[in-house]
Amino acid sequence: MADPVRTLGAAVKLISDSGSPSHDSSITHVTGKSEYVDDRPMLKGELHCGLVYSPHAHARVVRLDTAPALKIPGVICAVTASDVSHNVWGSIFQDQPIIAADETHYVGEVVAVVGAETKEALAKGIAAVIVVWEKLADIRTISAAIAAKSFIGSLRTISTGDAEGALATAPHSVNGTLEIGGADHFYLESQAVVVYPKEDGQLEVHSSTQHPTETQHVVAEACGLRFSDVVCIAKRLGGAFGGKESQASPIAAYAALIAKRSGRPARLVLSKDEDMIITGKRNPFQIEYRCGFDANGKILALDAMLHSDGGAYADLSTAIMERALLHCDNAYSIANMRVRGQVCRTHFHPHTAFRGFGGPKGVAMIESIIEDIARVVGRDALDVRMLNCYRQTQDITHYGQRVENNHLPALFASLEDRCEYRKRREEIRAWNAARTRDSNAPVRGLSLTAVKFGISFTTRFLNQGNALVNVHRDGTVQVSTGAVEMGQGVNSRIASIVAQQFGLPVSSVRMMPTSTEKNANTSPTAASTGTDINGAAAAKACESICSRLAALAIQLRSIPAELWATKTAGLGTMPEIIVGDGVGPNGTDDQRVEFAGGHVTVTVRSGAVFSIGFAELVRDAYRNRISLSDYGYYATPNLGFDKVTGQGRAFLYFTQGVAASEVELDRHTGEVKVRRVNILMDLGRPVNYALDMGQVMGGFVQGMGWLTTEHLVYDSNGKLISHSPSTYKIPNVQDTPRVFNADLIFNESNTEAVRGSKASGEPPLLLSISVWTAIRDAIMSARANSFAGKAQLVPLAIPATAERVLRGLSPESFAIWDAQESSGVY
Ligand code: MTE
Ligand code: QUE
Ligand code: MOS
Repeated sequence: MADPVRTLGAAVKLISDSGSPSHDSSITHVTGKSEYVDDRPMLKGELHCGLVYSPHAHARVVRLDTAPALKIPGVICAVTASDVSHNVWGSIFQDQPIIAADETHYVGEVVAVVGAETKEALAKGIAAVIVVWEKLADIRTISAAIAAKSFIGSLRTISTGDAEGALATAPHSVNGTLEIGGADHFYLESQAVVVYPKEDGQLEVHSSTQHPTETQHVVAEACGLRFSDVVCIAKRLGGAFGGKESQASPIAAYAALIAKRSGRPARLVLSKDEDMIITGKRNPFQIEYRCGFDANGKILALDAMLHSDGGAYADLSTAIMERALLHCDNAYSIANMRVRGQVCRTHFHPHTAFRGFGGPKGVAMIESIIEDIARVVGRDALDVRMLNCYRQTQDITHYGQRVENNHLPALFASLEDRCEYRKRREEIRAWNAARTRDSNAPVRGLSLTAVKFGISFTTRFLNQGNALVNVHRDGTVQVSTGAVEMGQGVNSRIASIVAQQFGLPVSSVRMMPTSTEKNANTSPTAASTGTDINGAAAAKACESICSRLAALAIQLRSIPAELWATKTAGLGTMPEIIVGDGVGPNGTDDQRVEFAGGHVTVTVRSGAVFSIGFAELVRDAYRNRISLSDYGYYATPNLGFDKVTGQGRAFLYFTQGVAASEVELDRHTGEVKVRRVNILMDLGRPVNYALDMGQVMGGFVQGMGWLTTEHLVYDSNGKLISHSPSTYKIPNVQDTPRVFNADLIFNESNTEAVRGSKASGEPPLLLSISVWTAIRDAIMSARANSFAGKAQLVPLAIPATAERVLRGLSPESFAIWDAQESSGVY
């Protein structure tokens, strides 16, 4: 009998790039003309702002005196907590002061902001501020927080079936602890803002923020203004990755407070070091799990307790934990499951959103468990994965959502063939076996993992967006939405969607800077939903305009051209056209209207055709007093996740993919080389193939950094000491996979998101987990001999730094070195 999964794999067709339009800023980026916040010219009288922050993890502010700073020539003003109108903010829980008053809870917590005319004066002013600190006891590990019951939010549980009962009866089980470190966003543009005071107390804020609406609100509240007195503009960001979703807002408030106090424009741009020290990272996690399975490796039960380090304030950590809990199943159907999550409060910078949110932590856990199971039952991990994979037809997740339109089985089967998984597995086995006695030989590993990433904010009210579309009389279009362009290409995608609606070339569509003046009450550009939400809203605005233009085109068809409004110069000889109801963007049943090739074409049922240039039609529409602008609103339908029960439809759909990674480890240094990566994803019908490929490969490599080399090191005061590229190792071009192939499958069946596309922003990052599982595979293979054939599971923390890899490979050497170090004898 034909293996149904294999047949699925063979049936998979790939998409090829049919000439994607380039990123709308590609030319200005490479010519250096793209304007970022700090590229705005300094205005007359503009002040530079700087921050005075705590050097201690937890401290009392015994004395704070800014007066000496104000004596320095060029220093204009300083603000402290008492100058903040409403000194509390927070995206989910309002628990964080904008400027701390008498106690600070992390290194980098701001106690004063100074404004000065020059950077030199500013540096002197900051140094002159007197702060007397009294150090207090601090909590700097998850374990210490658990012991002290120092928590943020409450314990969350999501469960299905009877995990406890099934664990008790399962023939086999594994348990373990997984330590997962944080990661810095390492955007190239640090947090930045310029604030211009406008007449009558209004403020215009140019911020590098993913969430202009929240920035507008936080600035207004900090300054004691009404929301309508603040406009926040975010033209483009030099990378964000989640790091500017919540944390750009207090930064903007600092400059706004100085602008308000001084009446002058104020600019705050953090240095890389300051930015890394002050701002929060990906939440570190500590996960304890027990998993029961049968002799084939079929998972019978999973029980996991996830603790995360939230840092000093709530920020987005509880929503991040929720997403982690919702991704502990990943691609696998687990009948009995209980996952619990608790955010811990520690004395670190408040941790925050980072590409994938909580997803990567849940997925890392289950993918590593699968590798454990494979070792225990003596099967290949890919077989265990395919055995447990959600079936193509409609399995249900632990939170009660049906996995519809599921391509995972086909993706697994297809990538298995495409990357020659079986053949290479055998080659790697032979390679390692031939070198067991050669302590100089590198060790190799291979792993193929999956991603099933839920698309939608799990907080329902965030799933809405709006867009403003203005058609101008030369037939060009300006589009404004709540989406923030941070490099991912959301603007180019929306431009493509709008261009297609009007049948215009993309070059006719301009994306305008994101501004709360045009698009209010927007959600952050996050959760990979930027295009889905804002693109859909823009498409709806276009549809309204197209309906009116279609109605006009139908009317013009039956009016002699010399009587069209554009031909009579408004002299009054043309009939008054009243555009009626019943005409959609595609015309009527009798008269089909098509917007294509820069023309609007009416095809009558009889076969007669009438065509008019888009710009000409638009000009006539204006003369006929037909509105050429519209506003579209979109709310994601069919969401029904109940946070209290942990059950329901959390996501509109899933973005799915698989990746196979092959690594080679140096036995002497622990250095990891990624020899080959094959990715296969389902991105529906991409709006822009090239941009999606950029997201796939970029996200994968960014994830590799988190999983391998990016190690955050804090000193005994809780201060980050790896705060620059020289001490914090992000991937460089040499670290990218030597062979790096990514393909997208052809899938016309996604009907949920705009134009049949699927979100690509975050999901590919989770595929890099295959690099980590491949490293672990290599380590366990290298040590298989020392276990005399018995399956021994070697834990491997994230990031799997060279040192950790070396520890994994030769724990004996490390035992000696560690003993020497602790005894002081070298
Ligand atoms: N790509 C680039 N170049 N720069 C970024 O900052 N952020 C990522 C992802 N890709 C990011 C990026 C994150 S965290 C998210 S949520 C999505 O883009 C947001 O954009 P989208 O919803 O338009 O995909
Ligand atoms: C994914 C996300 C976010 C999320 C949930 C996700 C996110 C975000 C929030 C959120 C939740 C509650 C709030 C709020 C924001 O939830 O980015 O202001 O009150 O900001 O599944 O990316
Ligand atoms: Mo992305 S972490 O949702 O900003």
